[in-house]
Amino acid sequence: MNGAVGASDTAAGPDGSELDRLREIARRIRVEVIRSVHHARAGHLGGPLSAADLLAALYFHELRVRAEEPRWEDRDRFILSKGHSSIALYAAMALRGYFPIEELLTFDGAHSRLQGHPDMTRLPGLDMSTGSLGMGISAGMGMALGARLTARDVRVYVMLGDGECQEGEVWEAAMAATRYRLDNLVVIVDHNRLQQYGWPGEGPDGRTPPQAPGELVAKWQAFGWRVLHIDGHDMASILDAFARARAGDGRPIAIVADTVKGKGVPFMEGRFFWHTRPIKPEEYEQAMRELGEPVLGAPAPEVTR
Ligand SMILES: Cc1ncc(C[n+]2csc(CCOP(=O)(O)OP(=O)(O)O)c2C)c(N)n1
Repeated sequence: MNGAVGASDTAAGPDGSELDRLREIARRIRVEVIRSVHHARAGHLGGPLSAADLLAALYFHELRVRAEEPRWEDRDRFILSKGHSSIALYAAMALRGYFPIEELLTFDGAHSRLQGHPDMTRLPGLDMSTGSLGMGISAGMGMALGARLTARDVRVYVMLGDGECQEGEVWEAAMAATRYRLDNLVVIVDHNRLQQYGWPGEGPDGRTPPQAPGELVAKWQAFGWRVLHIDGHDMASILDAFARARAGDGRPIAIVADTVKGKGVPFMEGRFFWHTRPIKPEEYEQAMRELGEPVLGAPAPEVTR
């Protein structure tokens, strides 16, 4: 089985069938996230699930990339700065045809190309190794500047977590991007209002969100960025934001995408508890049912870790 899904062939705008196609890809990403984490008996869930719609839109509609030629020099760059959500990125890449979908079941194994956090020295198609929160945006800023200096028509997309935005390095890069007027740099904040544990408070699951409502929008604006605030699970809004981000005005672009941690699996939604956690067999079956996917085969074989 290859099972790869083609990128959109047409240059036409996002009509209803294109939106449905992308929604189905997002569902497939969620299915592969659950299957792979269950198989590995370890891995992050909440953050990968919140990012699935954004990744489907990126890899199947927005990014100019060639799965069959991952080192193509003029490709757009994508950096998953919230590298702990790697399994969602791997699922999107496998579905897009970068590698066989079966390889997802090697996730987090000792000899796998699909490490718990993205390792660009192992997997062609990754533009940056990430996992230490806060660093991906600096790398992306450098790539966007490099594209400018070499006169390449390359756009750079970086996905950050809202908890990650507590890292000082994020704002150092944000200042530099404004200084260099990098309107080929697009940050996407997966604004799910939960982080790993957080503190008790008034937000989802009784936790204090990393930022107060509206705070991140105001912060990116204050740093001189053009901010688009959207529903990160609404495919039409996601595509519209990417299209608007292409009209450069000299400012880097921040898409603050409101999302739900654990989206798509109701018993995981809005629960910090599911940030990272092994799935019990009965939970696996329930999650697959909720995603509308048949539960295939016996429990996972052992993995070399
Ligand atoms: C520098 C650094 N500190 C701590 C961690 C451990 N860590 C991994 S994920 C995470 C929470 C991230 O929250 P957020 O950015 O909101 O991601 P999401 O909720 O989307 O998973 C933390 C603290 C890390 N990977 N890097």
